[in-house]
Amino acid sequence: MINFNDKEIVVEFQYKPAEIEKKWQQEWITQGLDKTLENSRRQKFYALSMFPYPSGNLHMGHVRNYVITDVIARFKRLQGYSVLHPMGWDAFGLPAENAAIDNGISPEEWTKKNIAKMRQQLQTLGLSIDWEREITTCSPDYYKWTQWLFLKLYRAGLAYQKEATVNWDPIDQTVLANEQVDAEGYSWRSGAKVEKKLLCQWFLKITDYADHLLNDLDTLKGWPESVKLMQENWIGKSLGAYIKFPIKDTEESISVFTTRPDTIHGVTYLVLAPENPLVPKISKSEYKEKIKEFIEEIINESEIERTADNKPLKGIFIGAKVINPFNGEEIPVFIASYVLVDYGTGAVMGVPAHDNRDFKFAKENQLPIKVVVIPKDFDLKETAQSPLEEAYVDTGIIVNSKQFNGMLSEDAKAAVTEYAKKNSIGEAKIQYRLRDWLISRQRYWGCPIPIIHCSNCGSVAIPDSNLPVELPKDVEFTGRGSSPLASLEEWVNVTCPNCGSPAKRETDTMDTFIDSSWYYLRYTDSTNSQEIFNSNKVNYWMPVDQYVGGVEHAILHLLYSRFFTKFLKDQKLIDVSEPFQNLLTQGMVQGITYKNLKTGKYIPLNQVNPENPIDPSTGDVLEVFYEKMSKSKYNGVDPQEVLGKYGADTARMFILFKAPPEKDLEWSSSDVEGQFRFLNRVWRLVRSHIKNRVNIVKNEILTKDEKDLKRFIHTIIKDISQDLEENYQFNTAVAELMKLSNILNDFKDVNSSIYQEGVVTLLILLSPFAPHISEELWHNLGYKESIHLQKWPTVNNEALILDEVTIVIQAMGKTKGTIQAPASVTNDELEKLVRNSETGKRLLDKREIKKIIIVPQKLINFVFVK
Ligand code: ANZ
Ligand code: ZN
Repeated sequence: MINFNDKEIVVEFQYKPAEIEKKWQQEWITQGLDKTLENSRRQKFYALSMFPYPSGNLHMGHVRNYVITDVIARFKRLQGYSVLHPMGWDAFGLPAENAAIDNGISPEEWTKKNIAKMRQQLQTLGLSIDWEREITTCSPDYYKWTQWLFLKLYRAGLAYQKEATVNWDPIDQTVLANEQVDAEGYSWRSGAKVEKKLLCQWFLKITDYADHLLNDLDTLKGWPESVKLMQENWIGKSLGAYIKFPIKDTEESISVFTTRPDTIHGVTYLVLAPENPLVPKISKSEYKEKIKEFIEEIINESEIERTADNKPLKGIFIGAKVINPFNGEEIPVFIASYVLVDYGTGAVMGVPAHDNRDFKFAKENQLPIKVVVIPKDFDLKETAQSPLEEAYVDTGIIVNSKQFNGMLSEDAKAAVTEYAKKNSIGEAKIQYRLRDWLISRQRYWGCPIPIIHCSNCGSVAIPDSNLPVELPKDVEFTGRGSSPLASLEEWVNVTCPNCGSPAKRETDTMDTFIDSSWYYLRYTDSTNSQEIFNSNKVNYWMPVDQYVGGVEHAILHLLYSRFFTKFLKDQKLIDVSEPFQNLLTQGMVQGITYKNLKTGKYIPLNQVNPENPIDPSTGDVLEVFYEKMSKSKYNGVDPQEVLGKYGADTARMFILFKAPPEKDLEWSSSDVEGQFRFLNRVWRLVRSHIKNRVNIVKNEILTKDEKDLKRFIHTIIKDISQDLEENYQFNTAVAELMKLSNILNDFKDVNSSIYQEGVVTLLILLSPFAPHISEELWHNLGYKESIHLQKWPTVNNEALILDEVTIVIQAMGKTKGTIQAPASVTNDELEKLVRNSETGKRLLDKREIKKIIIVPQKLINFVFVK
């Protein structure tokens, strides 16, 4: 219900895809085509928003996301595409389990309630969503296929188990998710200092696809460069070499990974990661106690803490020495926190002269610093003697390096690597930062991993016919002790499907990122109970033509989805190798924020007078700024409130008008009002047209005013089509709509057929943005069929042509006057016209013309002989 001009009108429009399909089927039958969508040759468009986590409340970020895809979907439909615009729920995850612990409500019940609430909220936005395709990742008919996919990966050797650390709460005796550990490393529940514990867990071998994932970024022309760069850095490909350093007095050696083999002669020490298994083997006994203390101190630090640039580099000597195989020098071996155990070989050759961290470490530990690379323009005589003040990290010319002296770094890298290879002390190596994906979660509310552990057979896949492995229902949630699944004896104990002996179910569930790595495929055939999807259907719809969502998913979600798509392509289940052709990362919705800088507290909007923002409890003047809407900052605007007051159309118009979709949007109630007033103007315009039209006159020959109006209408069609086609500039499109409405308002002859064309065009152009009011007015105009089943207007190029143009007359490049000419004027005709005009006569009198320059429809310039 919307309140327009004090009249309450009920505007109802439910999008019914079946209605559209029925209309098309008629067309196909007459064209002799197959009448199922996927077999028709109709052009498709797949518009997708990142599906929400059902927290229970729709926020403005959601609204913006779904309105953007909805406008695109509606626009494409009007253009004649068959459009897929689905919605679903990313419904597994920790909050449901926390609700169970806190309120005793089952995760399933909690989730279902939230979904119902959010679905209802979404429906008030007027989104043209195909609800028949709705999916919910926590429902067994969805997660059956998640498990099926897991087993595909497992059988392809891409799912495996190995030991990995988890966060362990020693008081509650339970595993914690990363989100449950605060920044200082304490448990959210018990407050205990969280420890690291080794557990056998499941991984997906995404690293097998590292190169593929990296190289194919180039094919994603419709993705923001920034997102591609983030993915590239995450994959982190480094070219370098492994080099082996023999350990003194033993047969063994330590292998290091380096991207700078050209600096091999500058190595003055070697560092192992503290967890490197070599440490206990090679350290000398008198150092063991100190090593133990050191490891205890740093073992619980996160990777970020360990590699932070601003901290002193902690490390100790462990008593061992290695030999540099290139020059026979003996060098000491350290352990240090900045060397990570699971990157490269977990060992680094220290080159303090050419690496910042090594430089710092060498200074702190009084280790020698040896220069082996100098800049190309380096003056040896002047500076050679003075001690280095900082590392020289660039490439350059090699010195102090025997046979490699004088080489450029790039050549020396190759030469050193080749030498290493020839002498069996190393080889070229490509290293990725990307690690395998740890998918095990010791939680209840996730997709069960469909594996049985048998003491005879090892890990056994559950046969496809027994899927899904359903989550048991009667579970108690305490947040303490082993995971809820692990404590359910009757669920855990089973017989081995292979040999029949007693066996145990896997009790880990999957990371919820798995659920969202393939949901866009399931939408294409969401109710299929026989297969994950029909190949005809998935191949018709894929790839997603336009994906829209938050930039916070720029790395993991998108990378995992790309990985799954590539895997499924390799399995010949789908034809595409990239899931999302175009990606739009929408900006944040920001609210006005009041903060007391003295107390650091945020003050709720309703406690502040915007004219005079002071803290009601202290009287301090408040800092006022815009920031992403969030509960903790009390700066959110509830979509329900706005919808209740102005209706969905106004909210949609405001969101689209206020900022381009990829930019942040500052919420402003006066701008919301502005859009409301605009829609009211459209309402009045159309209603008065309906009332005042008596007898629509279609002139054979248009009057000048009609011609001008027609040209204007078609210019707007052209501009808005461009705005929507290229880069989705909705904000300028809305501005054009406002212009058109103003021009129509000023037009006097309401019985002109061109005026009528203008009104009809305005409504159709407006319909993707404000679907309710445009539908209502459309029917008021007398049309039976929905406005959303109409065709997007096409530009009449003839109407764009001006009859007359104003041409600037110049002499020697200086403007002397103007002249009116028919738009179709030829150069010769123009010259004649000008010569006969007053200005022309005056200008050309007694001058000798050297050259005439004409810019058609714009300008004529006479150049004279001097
Ligand atoms: C010697 C050297 C000399 C290095 C020099 C750099 C500059 P990226 O580019 O990120 O791959 N490194 C190797 N393994 C490591 C580990 N497990 N933990 C921490 N650092 C490690 O970085 C590769 C460089 O990072 C390697 O090249 C190594 O230091 C270090 F002038 O080797 B370099
Ligand atoms: Zn068995």
